[in-house]
Amino acid sequence: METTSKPIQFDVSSIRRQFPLLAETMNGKPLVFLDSAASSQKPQVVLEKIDYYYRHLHANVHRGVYRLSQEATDAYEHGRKVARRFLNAAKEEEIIFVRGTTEAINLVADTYGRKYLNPGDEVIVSGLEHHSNIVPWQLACSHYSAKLRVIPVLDNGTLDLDAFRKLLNDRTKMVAVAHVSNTLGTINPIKEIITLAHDKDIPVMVDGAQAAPHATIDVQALDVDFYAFSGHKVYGPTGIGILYGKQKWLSELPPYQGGGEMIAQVTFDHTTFAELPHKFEAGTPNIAGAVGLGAALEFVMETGRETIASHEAGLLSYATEQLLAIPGLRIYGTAPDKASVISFLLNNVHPYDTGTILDQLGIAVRTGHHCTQPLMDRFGIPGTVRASFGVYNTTEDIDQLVAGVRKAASMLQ
Ligand code: C6P
Repeated sequence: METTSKPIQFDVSSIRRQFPLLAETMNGKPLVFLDSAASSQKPQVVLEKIDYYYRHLHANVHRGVYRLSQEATDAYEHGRKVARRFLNAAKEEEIIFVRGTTEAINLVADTYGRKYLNPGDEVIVSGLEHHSNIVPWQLACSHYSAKLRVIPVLDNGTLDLDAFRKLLNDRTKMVAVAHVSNTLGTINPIKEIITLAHDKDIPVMVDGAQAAPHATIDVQALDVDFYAFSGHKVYGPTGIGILYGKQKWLSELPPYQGGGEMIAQVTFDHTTFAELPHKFEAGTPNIAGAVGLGAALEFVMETGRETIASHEAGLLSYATEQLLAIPGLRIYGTAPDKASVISFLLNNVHPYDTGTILDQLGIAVRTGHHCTQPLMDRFGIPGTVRASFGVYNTTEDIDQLVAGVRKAASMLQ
């Protein structure tokens, strides 16, 4: 008998109903939330899981023999299992809970620097990085007298890969790049970047903060050495994120912070460290955060990452077309491969002024340099207005944005 499988229909209104905050108003207007790249809203299932955890399961983890502590440990470790599946990591030992992308990059820059960076060495980042993937490497380089090298950004917001090839040399000790630019939306060809670096035995750290909410990530297929993302951008809570590291690296690197949880044996003369992943999780962790993150990643996987990506691609092309029809509007970031982020400016109008008018209309966008000041310098602008879309956004949201920008243009230009 022939079976036909019906394609899963994406019902954005039923998705929206799962996000209570989207029903709020802002400045007396229905909220149009277009700032998911800064932080996304949370579905009911995440809120409920965190609530249930605190009401019924809370105790400290990995410590008590009593049942409640074991249940809390199971709930926490379930988050790790889900994160492993989300990234298709080979082992749970390779999944470290951190506060977010920023802490993950600091962890690697600090510990990798201590172990491997020497005077004259080089670390390569790109010109479109978030400050979180610049400053930790700058700190490490300055501490060990190493040099930070930068992959240039082309006019359309893509990376100059020819220049990257030339930057790679015997002194290069690490390549650290974003998977997706938070300001331009550019999806970087990270598989190609990883292959080029690996050809010279150089490890690669990928900042996945803006990719995790939109893309299917397979750390084994990418063969990436380190991959980081934040829970709060992928419909999970704040204060929790994931650092993936290949076991070989995580075993070799020294611990990041000392304290409880991360030790095997302590004497005043000498301390031995816990096995992975606990070696990198000093102190009482964000247990509720891990529970909420697990629920968020399950929500994303159940909704379907390809489904989310194709819904958002539709929003991106609709918004691009509608915005470009506004006289005097320029879009920054026109890479052929883009995530659902649009940065723009109106002729001579400061982005804060546009953002303020949009705010009065109930439309939440981000304005400013988006923690990418070197990228703003590259384009010779103080900042942009950035609209970013998530699973719950609709073409009606974009219509509101476009009407708001038209109003701003007529008032300010
Ligand atoms: N970008 C934005 O509005 P944390 O703060 O640790 O969760 O994430 C830092 C970070 C790192 N890399 C990239 C590419 C990012 O986009 C961010 C956070 C937000 O664009 C807040 S500045």
